Amino acid sequence: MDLKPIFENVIEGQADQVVSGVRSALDAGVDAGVILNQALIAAMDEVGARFEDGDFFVPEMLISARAMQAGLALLKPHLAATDQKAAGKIAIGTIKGDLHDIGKNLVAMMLEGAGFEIMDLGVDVEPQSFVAAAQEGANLIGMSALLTTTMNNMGATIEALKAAGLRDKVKVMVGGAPVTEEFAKSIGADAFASDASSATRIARKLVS
Ligand code: B1M
Repeated sequence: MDLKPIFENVIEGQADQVVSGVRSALDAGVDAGVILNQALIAAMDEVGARFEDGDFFVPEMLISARAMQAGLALLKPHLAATDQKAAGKIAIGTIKGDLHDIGKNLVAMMLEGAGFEIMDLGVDVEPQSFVAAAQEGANLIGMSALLTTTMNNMGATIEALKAAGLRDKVKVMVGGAPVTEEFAKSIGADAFASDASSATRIARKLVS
């Protein structure tokens, strides 16, 4: 089945068309992961490229993001089919100063499917809120960052965990478009994951 119309409708911000396109693709037996990667995520990459070129502005990005999320909601039960017991408790959020949440939501969705209990702290999360979540029993802290300008707040969160005497009690996983393995190491995170499915595999390893 041709996924191009879904791709185009995300770019054009046509949420209703995205929903009907995703529904038809699922009905036609297209794998949810294929729809996610080849239509929804690919479209957001194109939106980012158009923004960089000055063809798209924040309102267009926002409308595309809403359309993508409408499609994602439909994919959720197919991506997150769980057959496992709680693997751990993860407090996940987008770091302070950053409002991007699609990738974070996707990672949370996949982790939920893998049996993790999710504490979703939302976006623009202060280091102290991650600390509070660790105090409330999270054994894994997951931080997402999409902006180079604020990604250092991941390091600030790790410092706050240290200051609260909690660093040895939790594992820290980081991810997001500008984050690299090297950056993760430099701030003292336990792991870096480049996408939602590797995040699930890595999170399982961290808490095993
Ligand atoms: Co923004 N934005 N944005 N934006 N936006 C980017 C990130 C940008 C790269 C666009 C560009 O220039 N090409 C650019 C950042 C440049 C930089 O920092 N170097 C940018 C900018 C500049 C901005 C503003 C500053 C624009 C402005 O106001 N002038 C502003 C900042 C606001 C703020 O946060 N304070 C802004 C605003 C927005 C919107 C609100 C309009 C909207 C977000 C809506 C929302 O999230 N609800 C938006 C969008 C949609 C984007 C792009 C187009 C798409 C992001 C996305 O959802 N991708 C983005 C361009 C791009 O990334 N191609 C862009 C799809 C998502 C599934 O991928 O989030 O990478 P991603 O997640 C992946 C992996 O990274 C990984 O797994 C996910 C699934 O595979 N992952 C993890 C993510 N988190 C993880 C955590 C883990 C593990 C893996 O462990 C815990």
